[in-house]
Amino acid sequence: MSDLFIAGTWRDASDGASREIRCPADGALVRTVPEATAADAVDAVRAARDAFDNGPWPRTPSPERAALLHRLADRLTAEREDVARLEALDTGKRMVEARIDMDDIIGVFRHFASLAQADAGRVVDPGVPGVASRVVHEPVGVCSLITPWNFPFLQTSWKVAPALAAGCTFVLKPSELTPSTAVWLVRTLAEEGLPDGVANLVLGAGDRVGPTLTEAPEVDLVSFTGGLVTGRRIMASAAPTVKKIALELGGKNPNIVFADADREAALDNALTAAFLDSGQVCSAGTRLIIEDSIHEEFVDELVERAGRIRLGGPDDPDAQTGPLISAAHREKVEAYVAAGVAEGAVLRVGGQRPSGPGLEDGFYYPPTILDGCSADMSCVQDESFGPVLTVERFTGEDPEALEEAAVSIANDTIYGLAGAVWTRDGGRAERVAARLRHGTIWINDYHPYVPQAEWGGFKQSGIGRELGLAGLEEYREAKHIWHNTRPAPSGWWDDTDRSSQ
Ligand code: TXE
Repeated sequence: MSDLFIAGTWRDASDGASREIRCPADGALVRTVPEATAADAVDAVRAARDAFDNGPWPRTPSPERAALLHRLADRLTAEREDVARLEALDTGKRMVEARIDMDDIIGVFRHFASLAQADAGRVVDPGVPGVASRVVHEPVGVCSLITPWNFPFLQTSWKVAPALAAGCTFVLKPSELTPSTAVWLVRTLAEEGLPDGVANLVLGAGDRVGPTLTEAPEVDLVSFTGGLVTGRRIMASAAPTVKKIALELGGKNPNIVFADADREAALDNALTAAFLDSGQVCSAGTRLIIEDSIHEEFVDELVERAGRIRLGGPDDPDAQTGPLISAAHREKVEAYVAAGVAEGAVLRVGGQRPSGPGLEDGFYYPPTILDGCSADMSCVQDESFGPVLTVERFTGEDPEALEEAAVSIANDTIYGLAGAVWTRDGGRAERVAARLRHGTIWINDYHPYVPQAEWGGFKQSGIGRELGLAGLEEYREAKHIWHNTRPAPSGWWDDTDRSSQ
């Protein structure tokens, strides 16, 4: 139960408060964890500051930092099944998906291990004789890492791995709903020799511990993944001390299908795009934007297939997707669907809580399709973060007008995280991809990502990038060092007149 980790010590909340973690698939008790106080968060921030200013980690040679990341990846490989189960019980997701998450996480730690040593800075030619000039990278300092509940460990790995690779210290605050894999991660890092105070873990509700993590002057960077409203709040609270911030705030992601697309691949992937993990994916393809001429037939088939998607918990071998994370989240999704219908959307499938054996105690919601949508509807503009697909149509008098129509619908959102275009015309695919204002574009595919490529959003989907090379740069400061090997007076201060008097 002593699951807060501060300055190398496991402890309970300072006021003794705790929280029960229950599996969203059936309500079973998973574990009880401490609910940290603001005072605990202060202690954690101070521990991270002390470890950064006075501890060995920021000055540890990069090969040693890389080796620790590799050891963590080795441990996760060995304990993959157990850690996947922790994740599946906290989130309710299927074990098969949790295992895939573990494989992705192993790849993320190895990616940043390889980058830790890759870039020692660069020499600059200043054009001045006798001067050596170079740019070096240093860790940004103390980081507050705040993560959500949909891919708890994966999103944590996108922050913890580069923070450690860069030589930072941190306070990690996972979602209060899904803390288990964060506890495993911090415990394992300590067992693998990470110095005390480098990794600190604070569990609890955002409004209880969040303000300390985002306001404290000791914190240099806040990296947050979560909702837009919370992201705006965090940005404001980091402003008075001008912290660096990295935000990933979700999306309203277009999936454009032209009439010349590979029909079967586009259909199948439209389902995966929208309904994988019950739509609780920041890059979910929740807006189907389809050429008018194939709309009817395509959507009929989607509706038929979506109605056959099987729901179930972590160990249900027949399940294709799981529950929503909480009762409150299911109510939010229900309200979103009701608003769409009230605005004139046509409910084609889903929209009612499912019944059936095994589903009674979980927060299940079925794949739902709203047809006849347009950009002025809230269901097209707001993120439901549930298994809800809206359908918009486009048409055009000539090929150029057709592409223009698709692009303009797809970009008509305050978000800009991800999107896809389906067509057999390679030129059209490239033209459309170039004009989409989103951080990831798939052509004839949906959802794959690799740790080598940057991930993040245009517009209000966020600030900064995770993964790739930029995902490490977020955790580094660039420093220019100018070394004059022939020191001499600058010549600016001229005392000739006075000395001659
Ligand atoms: O997220 P929050 P919620 C979206 C999705 C969802 C909505 C709300 O649309 O319906 O956000 O979900 C911590 N200071 N996404 O309420 O609040 C919180 O404890 C500091 C998109 O669950 O953003 C948790 O650790 N931290 C998304 C984290 O923020 C605070 C993934 C995320 O919670 C805080 C999840 C505060 N004042 C939801 N308040 C994505 N981008 O993938 C809360 N937190």
